[in-house]
Amino acid sequence: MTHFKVYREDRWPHMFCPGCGIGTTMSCFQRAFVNQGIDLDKTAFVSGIGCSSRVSGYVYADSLHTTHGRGLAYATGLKLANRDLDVFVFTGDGDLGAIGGNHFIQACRRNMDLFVICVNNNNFGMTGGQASSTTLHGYTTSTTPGGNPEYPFDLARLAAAAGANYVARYTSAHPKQLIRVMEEGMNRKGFRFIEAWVACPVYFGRYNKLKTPVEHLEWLKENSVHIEQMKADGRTSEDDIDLHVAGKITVGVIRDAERKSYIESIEGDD
Ligand SMILES: Cc1ncc(C[n+]2csc(CCOP(=O)(O)OP(=O)(O)O)c2C)c(N)n1
Ligand SMILES: [Mg+2]
Repeated sequence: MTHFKVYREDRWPHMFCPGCGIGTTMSCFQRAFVNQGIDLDKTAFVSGIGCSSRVSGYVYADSLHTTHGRGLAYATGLKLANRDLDVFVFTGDGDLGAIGGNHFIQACRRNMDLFVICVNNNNFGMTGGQASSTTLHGYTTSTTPGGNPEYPFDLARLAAAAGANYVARYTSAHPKQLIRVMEEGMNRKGFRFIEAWVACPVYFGRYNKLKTPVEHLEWLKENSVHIEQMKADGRTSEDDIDLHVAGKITVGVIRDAERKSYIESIEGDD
């Protein structure tokens, strides 16, 4: 295993709250990245705005901390300008699924050669816990004190339906599995999408009786169901994987396809 630092400890202390699952996601990413021996000098990191989008500022690599929701647009330009770069995007459910929603589906449709990690804490953490487009129906946030009347996007299913080559979802209560799918995604081409549901005890948790990190992690674990387990139980329809149909966080590899990536398409076969 190659040993090198992925994160800039000179930037510590970081700005995450106690018990925040962004740290777990960063740690999983570091392991996957180091295990795969990827060269930081041939890598760039991009993100929008949000707690999760701060990760790009903590890496020992060239990085762009861009405008809210626009990380994928910047990342697309960067990749097209320098195809030798591995471009990684750290984003949040608000950044990617709300203000950046259109960039998200278009980048998946193009099967753009990007590796995207969405830290889904079910709310706008940075701005004080407002409801996002992934906040679960009926759950409480600072802007839905009577319970969220809306239904959430299933971001992983959305990515798969829009055409992303590799899509997987786990939670910060599944670190080993997160590392595995991150490594698998690093070995695929096109749009790779890892959705990590994470504990956010300070904002999402506080409003939903999940005030401690342990309570929040237990909630994530108890409310997850593995796709392979569902298949073994005879729930084999594509729709069964949907968060709404399952009534659970469906975890596992949701799509693993070999559609030509954008770069492969423009470079042709010669
Ligand atoms: C154009 C614009 N609109 C609104 C904001 C305020 N804002 C900053 S972060 C954020 C939400 C971030 O949520 P998410 O992407 O889920 O990240 P988290 O903090 O939860 O990790 C918002 C609305 C902004 N910075 N720019
Ligand atoms: Mg969020």
